Amino acid sequence: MSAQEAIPVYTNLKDLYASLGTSLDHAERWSTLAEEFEKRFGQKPQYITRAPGRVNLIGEHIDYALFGVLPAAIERDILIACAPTVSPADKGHPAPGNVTAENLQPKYTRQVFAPAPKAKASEIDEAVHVEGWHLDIPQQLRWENYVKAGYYGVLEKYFTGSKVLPVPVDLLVTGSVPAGSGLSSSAAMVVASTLAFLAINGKLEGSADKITKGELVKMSMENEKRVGVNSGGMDQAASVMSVPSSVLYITFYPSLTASPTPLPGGAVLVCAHSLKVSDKALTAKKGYNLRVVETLVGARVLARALGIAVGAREKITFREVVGRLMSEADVGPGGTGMDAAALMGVLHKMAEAVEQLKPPGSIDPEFGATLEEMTAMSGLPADEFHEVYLSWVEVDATHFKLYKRAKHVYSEALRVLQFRKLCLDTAEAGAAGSSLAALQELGRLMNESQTSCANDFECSCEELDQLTQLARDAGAYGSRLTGAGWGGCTVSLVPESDVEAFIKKVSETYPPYKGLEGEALSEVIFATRPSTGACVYKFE
Ligand code: NG1
Ligand code: MG
Repeated sequence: MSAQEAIPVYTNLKDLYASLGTSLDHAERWSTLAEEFEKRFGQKPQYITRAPGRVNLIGEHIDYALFGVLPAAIERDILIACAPTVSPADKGHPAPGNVTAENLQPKYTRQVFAPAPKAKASEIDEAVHVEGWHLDIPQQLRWENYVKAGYYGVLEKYFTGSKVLPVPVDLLVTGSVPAGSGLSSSAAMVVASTLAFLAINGKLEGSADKITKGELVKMSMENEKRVGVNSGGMDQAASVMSVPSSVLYITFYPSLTASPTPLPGGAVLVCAHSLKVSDKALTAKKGYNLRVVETLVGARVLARALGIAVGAREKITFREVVGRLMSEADVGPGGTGMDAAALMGVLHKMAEAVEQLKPPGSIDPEFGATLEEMTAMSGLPADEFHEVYLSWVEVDATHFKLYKRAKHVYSEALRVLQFRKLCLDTAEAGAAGSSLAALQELGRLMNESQTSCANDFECSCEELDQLTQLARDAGAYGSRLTGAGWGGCTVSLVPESDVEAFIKKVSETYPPYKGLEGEALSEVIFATRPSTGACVYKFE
C-alpha cells in the first residue's frame, strides 16, 4: 500500500460496489443521495465522494507522539454529492468559490458561504491574481465547519497566487458515522469534503498536480486542525488508506506508511457507544489538546534526562526520542521504519526511563508538575517555553502529568507492536496455528490498553469503564475505548459465533441501553468488518 497511489475514481457502479465489498443497502444510499441532490439543486451531481469512519483497535493517543497505530476503516461513512452551481439566467453568477451546502439530516440546516479573496495583486489579461483566501470558521460547533475545513486546504494549495478562481459548488451531505462517538465522523467529513472540492476543481484526475493518497492524508490533517483539534494523522490515514478485511498498521515516522495486517479468523469487531457524547471541539482545552502539550513537553524533558540534544525550538516527540537512542543499524529496510524487534527492545527499556519524568521532590506523580516546575524541567527560559509549547494551542490546567502520560505512550506503543506481531505470526502459521490462543492474547492487550488509558492517560470515563467491563463479562476476548475517549465508543473483539448473544447480553446489562430495540439499538451497538478507504464516483 503506497502513499503515492491516486484516489480511486469509479465511473461504473458495479466496480464501485465491488470495491466497497458490500450489498445493496449501500447502493440505495448512493442513489437516494443522487436523486435528492437533483431535487434540491435542479441538476444531477457530478461526483459523490465517500470517506469512511474508523475504529482504532489499539494504539490510543500515540499518533501525535508519532508512534504506529492499528485502526481499520468501518463500513459506516460520509457521502457528499456535488456539482458546480448552475444559476438560473436571471440570478447572475454566484461569487467565485461560493458554496451552497445541504445535509440530508434536517437538523443540519442549509448553509451558504464564500471565501473572500485576499489582496487582488494585479489584473493581467483580464485574469485576477488572488494572493490567498479567507474563510471564516467560527470556534463553535457547526456542521458546516467540517465542510469549510476541507475547502480551506484546497483553496490554499491550488488557488493561492492562481489566475483561476475556484468553481461555485452545490453539495449535499449524508452520513452514517455517529457524531462525537470516537469513530471519527469528523475525519470522514473532512476527507469527504476535501475530496469534493478537489474533484469539482479538477484536481483528482488527469491534471499534473493531481493529489496522492499520502497528500490527501496530510491535507486532511491540516484541515482538521482548523476546526481546533491538534490531531495526529491516524483517522485521516485510516479513512483514506484502508483496505477491506484488514486492520491497517499506520506509521508516521520517519514517514507515513500503511501496511494491511490480517486479523486472525474467528472474531469480529463490535463497536458500542457509551452514549456519553464527547466533543473534542468543546473539551480540547482540558482534554485532547492538553494531552498533546503534556506529551510534547514530556518528550523534551525525557530527551534531556537521557542526554539527547534537542534544538531550542524543536518539538521533539516520544517516538523521535527512541529513534535517536537507536543506532542506524536498527533502521528497517528502505528506511521505512525501525526494525520492529529492535524497537520493541527499546520500548521495554523505556518503562524505566520514564521514571525521570516524575516531578522533582514530589512523592506523588498523581499530582503532576505546575507550569513553573514543568518549565524548569524543560530547561527552557519561560518565554521560550511558552512560545514553543503553549502559544499555538489553548489549554486549561494547573498541573501537567508528564510521567503518567509517558508511561501510557511507551507501553501502548509496545502493545501495538505486540498486537501486530501476533496477527502476522498467526497468519504465517496458517492452519497449524491456534487462532483461539492468539485472539485471547489480542484481547488481553486490548484490556491492558484500556487500563492504561484509564489510569495513566486519564482519557476514559465511568461509562467507558463500565461498558468495557460488561463487554468482557459478556464474552469478549478484550474490550477498550476507541478514539479520543472521555465518552464515545468502545471496541470489543468478540467470537464470531457469539456476536448476537454478545450484543443481546450487553444491551441487557448496560443501563443506558435500557428500552432500546431494533434500529435504535443497532445504531449504538453493531458489529463491523474492516472496510475500504475513501473513493470517488464520477457520473458520466
Ligand atoms: P477521534 O476522537 O476518534 O477523532 C482522536 C484523534 C486521533 C487520535 C485519537 C486518540 C482527531 C481528528 N483524531 O480521535 O488522531 O489521536 O483521538 O488515539 O482529533
Ligand atoms: Mg474526531
